[in-house]
Amino acid sequence: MAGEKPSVELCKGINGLDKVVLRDALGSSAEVYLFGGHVTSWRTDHREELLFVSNKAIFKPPKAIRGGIPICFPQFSSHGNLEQHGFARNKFWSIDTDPPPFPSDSSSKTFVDLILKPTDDDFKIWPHSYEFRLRVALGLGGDLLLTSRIRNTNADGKPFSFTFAYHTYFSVSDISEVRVEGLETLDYLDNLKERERFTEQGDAITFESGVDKIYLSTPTKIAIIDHEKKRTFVLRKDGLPDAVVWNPWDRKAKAMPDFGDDEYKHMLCVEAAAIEKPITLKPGEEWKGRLELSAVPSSYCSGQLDPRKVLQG
Ligand code: TA6
Repeated sequence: MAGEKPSVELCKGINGLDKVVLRDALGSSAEVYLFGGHVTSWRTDHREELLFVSNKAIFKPPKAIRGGIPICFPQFSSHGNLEQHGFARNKFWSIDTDPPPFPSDSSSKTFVDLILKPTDDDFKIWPHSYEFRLRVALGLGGDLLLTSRIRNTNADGKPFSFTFAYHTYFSVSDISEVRVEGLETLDYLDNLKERERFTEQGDAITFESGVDKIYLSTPTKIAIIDHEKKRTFVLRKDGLPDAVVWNPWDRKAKAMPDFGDDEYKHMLCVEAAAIEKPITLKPGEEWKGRLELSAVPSSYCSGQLDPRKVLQG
């Protein structure tokens, strides 16, 4: 409710899993589960949910939650010999009570800091010591900000490399009414064609069938326009050169036990990522990957918002 005091509350979510609820003074909110460091809700100041979470999502560790913003680390998809999308989304994170100072440009007052560190068992899977700090914040106007800081803390002098994605599931009215702007004419790897490399055509991307593409070296801003809802999501990213666009469509939807047969019509994943060139950190080095999501209440056809202006602005 607008005019309430901003708050950060640790409470119990589905199946008693710990979650943190952020609320800002204008009524916007976000929820993040300690399991997976997983954002599962982002609402406007009118309480409208902006992220998609499947009605069949399973909140039972170690199974990753279907929807929201899973974090893919230290491996995106099957680009390596670890499990699909790495293990960060299947682990329990902790509240970071003593985070290192945050860059001064962070204006948000409503945030939570989480941390993930490897256990002895984890070394058997990925023999590296790291500290993964994640800040989830509500920014001005109810924007959602995720900042990851990953530090190599190996004592044996060894560097490590990883790939990464914020695997964001956006809630959309009707997938066939959605356009994505900002990826035109870019090269991409098509996961539906053995990752063969193609070049995207010149127009905005629309959806008539399943898509699973990794766009390479994209602009830092991408617009997702939902005509029916007269709303545009603006995705801004930093330290994440690539972007994945995914919709399973009908057949794959039926094959996923934690996803409803028709739910593909109401979601689209647009994922800020670092895939083509893995990130390598020497001991003591730190990488930062930032995602900023805004929901602008107007649509392309209303002429009020021309995504090209947004993307150039
Ligand atoms: O990001 C797209 C993708 O890699 C697709 O290939 C599809 O597998 C999707 O992620 C979901 O992966 P998940 O492991 O969550 O079922």
